[in-house]
Amino acid sequence: MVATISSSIRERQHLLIRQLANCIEAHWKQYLTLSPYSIPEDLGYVEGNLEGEKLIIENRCYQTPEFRKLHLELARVGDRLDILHCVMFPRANYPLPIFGADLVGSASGIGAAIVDLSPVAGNRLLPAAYSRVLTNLPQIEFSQPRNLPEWGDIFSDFCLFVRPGDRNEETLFLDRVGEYLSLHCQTAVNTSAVISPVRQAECLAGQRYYCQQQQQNDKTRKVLEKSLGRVWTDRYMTQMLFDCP
Ligand code: BLA
Repeated sequence: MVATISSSIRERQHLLIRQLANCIEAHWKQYLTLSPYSIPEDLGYVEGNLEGEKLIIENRCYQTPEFRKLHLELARVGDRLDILHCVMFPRANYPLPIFGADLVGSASGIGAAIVDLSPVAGNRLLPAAYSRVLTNLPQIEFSQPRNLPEWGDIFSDFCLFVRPGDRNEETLFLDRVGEYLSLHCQTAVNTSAVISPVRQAECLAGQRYYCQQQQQNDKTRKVLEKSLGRVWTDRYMTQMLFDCP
């Protein structure tokens, strides 16, 4: 039994970030069997203010039979930036894609909202059960779609990356993430652990590539480096955000 999570930054964060954090945890609790995941000792709650602006990070992690790590992170930089980061890493013996989401908000609103189910298979395609459902979701037109950076070749054709233009678009984004999560959690619990050592190695290689590409996100790195310094940021990005066995 996992207690309801209360978070000290959460109550102060942008409404969409709070709603998405609640939505993610609600899906995890509804569909998955959560167990504790031990976070490296000094990485659960992090505070840094090297260059004057205070960065606070709160991490929540779980594991399940299907997922080696479910990670939800909320962060706040001064009064300036609110961040939600979430990744669901499957175990190597479950041929599942990687769910990932990132929200970055400031006083002027959410500037970046991204969600994807990213393939890890050698052919870089999602399992058919995913493509079928995702293809049939109604198309949503967002007023300000955004372009993926160069390292973003890890994302699927169903990756949604937008700047929500108003409250209505924020809600559309939130609901779409809920649809991705329902599909993903339900598929995961109905997937049997396989598999041949060869396929496991392929899944692991896909996860490793995903992490390697995400570690190239200079925008994330810059925010962290300013408050935590270079050495710390390196460790945080490789061991907490995008670690791979
Ligand atoms: C973008 N991520 C960003 C941006 C910032 C952060 C400041 C730029 C926002 C903008 O361009 O408007 C910062 N994100 C953070 C920080 C953390 C974080 C500090 O998670 C954690 C402490 N990033 C992810 C995941 C995905 C992701 C899981 O962590 C996708 C599934 C994507 N973030 C992502 C992408 C961009 C981004 C694609 C845009 C990068 C670009 O345009 O260059």
